[in-house]
Amino acid sequence: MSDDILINIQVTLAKGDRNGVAKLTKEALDKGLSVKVILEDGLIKSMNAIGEKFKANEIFIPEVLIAAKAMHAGIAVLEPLFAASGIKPTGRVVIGTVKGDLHDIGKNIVSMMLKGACFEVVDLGIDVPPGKFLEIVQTKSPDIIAMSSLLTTSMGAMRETIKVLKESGLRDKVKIIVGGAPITQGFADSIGADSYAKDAATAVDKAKELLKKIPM
Ligand code: B12
Repeated sequence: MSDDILINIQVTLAKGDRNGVAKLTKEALDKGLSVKVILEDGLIKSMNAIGEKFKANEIFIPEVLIAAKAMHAGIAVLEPLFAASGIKPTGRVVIGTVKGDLHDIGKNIVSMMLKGACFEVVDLGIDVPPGKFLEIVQTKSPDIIAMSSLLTTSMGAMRETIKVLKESGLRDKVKIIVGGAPITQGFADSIGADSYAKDAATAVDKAKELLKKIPM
């Protein structure tokens, strides 16, 4: 039964039916499925399949975009459940997709999971230039900067951002975590980031570990 609704979510997302995905996501919640299961076995699973088809040239950018919007409609239903909690924020994270990169689905999931773990999240959106990250470190004093990149051509913007922070003398004021499909632990080490996570769930664990390393 629960498998039926998850498959329905996958199929509806692949068709790009935003209203349908939102409705089915609500239905799945009403049926008692957990946010994690709906997210991972419904929405993300379908989006990954879309990615594979895109890679194989079976579908093209417009279809991917339409599916991505349907994915956002599902995430919008789940988000308040992650965020709903009166508990004091664990720490403040500033997150953004780096300059030159417009991909935001993974970044939004990381953001949502962090909110769910009681982090206060400031989301700078997509195509965020190094100067914007710098400005926000100066004005918001976050504990952690989280940078996302999905393109090999935008990975360099992560290095550039860390360089700009170093040059401004602010690098040691903030912990930095990076992620996104082309990012590896080796790359994270090579640019001087403090942490890397391969997925949103691991990102939360790593962010918590980083907080422990911040002197009180
Ligand atoms: C959706 C998509 C798009 C959509 C984006 C819509 C949107 N609002 O995001 C659109 C159609 C706009 C698009 C455009 C392009 N895309 Co595109 N796109 C994808 C696709 C199919 C899926 C990405 C996705 O959302 N995955 C699902 C999410 C959940 O996974 P994720 O992003 O990896 O995130 C997870 C982890 O990586 C991690 N994570 C992510 N961010 C962060 C951050 C931190 C701090 C941490 C800790 C973890 C973390 O946690 C997330 C959740 O678990 C991928 C293929 C793929 N399989 O990845 C190609 C892909 C990324 N795109 C690609 C390309 C080439 C492009 C274009 C250049 C195409 C073109 N010719 O115009 C443009 C670039 C536009 C730009 N300047 O950014 C290539 C990149 C190749 C490369 N290595 O550089 C890919 C890999 C496809 C391919 N195989 O060719 N794309």
